[in-house]
Amino acid sequence: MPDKKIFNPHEKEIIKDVYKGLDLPTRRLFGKRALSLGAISMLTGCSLTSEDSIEEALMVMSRFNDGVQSWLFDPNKMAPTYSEEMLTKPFPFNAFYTEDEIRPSPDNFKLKVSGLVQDTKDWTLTELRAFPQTSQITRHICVEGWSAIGKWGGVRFSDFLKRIGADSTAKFVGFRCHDDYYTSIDMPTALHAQTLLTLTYADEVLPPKYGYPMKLRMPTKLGYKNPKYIQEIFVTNVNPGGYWEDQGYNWFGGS
Ligand SMILES: Nc1nc2c(c(=O)[nH]1)N[C@H]1C(S)=C(S)[C@@H](COP(=O)(O)O)O[C@H]1N2
Ligand SMILES: [Mo]
Repeated sequence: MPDKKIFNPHEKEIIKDVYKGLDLPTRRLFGKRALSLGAISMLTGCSLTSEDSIEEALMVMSRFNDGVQSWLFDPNKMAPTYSEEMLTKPFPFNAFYTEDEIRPSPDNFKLKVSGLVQDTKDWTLTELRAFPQTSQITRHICVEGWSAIGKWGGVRFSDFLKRIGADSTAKFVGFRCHDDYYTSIDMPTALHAQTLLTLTYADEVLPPKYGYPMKLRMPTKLGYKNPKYIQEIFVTNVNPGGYWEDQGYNWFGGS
């Protein structure tokens, strides 16, 4: 293994996954243990095949470490933003089911809040729209091997967490979604300036395919960490895991 001191705990987790991935027979290399490898390949723009040696993987890792990692893992660094001309049209749809199986969330919907917060009142969309709104154009990266640039708008998640009196010393924020998807993130990412509780896509009300009524958008995290169709948000010290995370995807997912 590389010198321990060079890598932070999250990176060490990824490196372990890369090693495990390389140990597997070819047919399983692109299976769940190697997903972080797929992510590194995506983020570094480097195509890795099953023939790659450990040395080659380490070269990729050190490039990864020098570049992309700096904004992925530092809560004070911003992910790149893009111009309107660079938007990917149409923006891809992805879920653990196909687009014709979307079950739209009801219009009279209310967001539930629970766990380590002072105020557990429900939130209507109208109330959320009354918060200061902000928008950003960022790149969404999916471990399945595609990325796309999109424009999302909504409430800075840190503003919302402050408003509900979330315990910012708690470790996790969890999400339960209308389609039974679930995921969770670390508190530093929840408080990151680019983490948005989005209500719009391309300046329009978030359409069903992109997660109406709301989606948490984090340009510092891979696609599967960005929950759509959010119904409930909770703050906790017990890691709530996630739909893909519980099947072996890297939990931190900033890889
Ligand atoms: N509720 C819910 N959120 C989800 C998913 C899902 O299946 N259900 N899939 C995740 C994955 S793997 C990706 S890549 C993105 C896709 O978002 P998009 O449809 O806006 O491109 O949503 C993420 N959030
Ligand atoms: Mo994804």
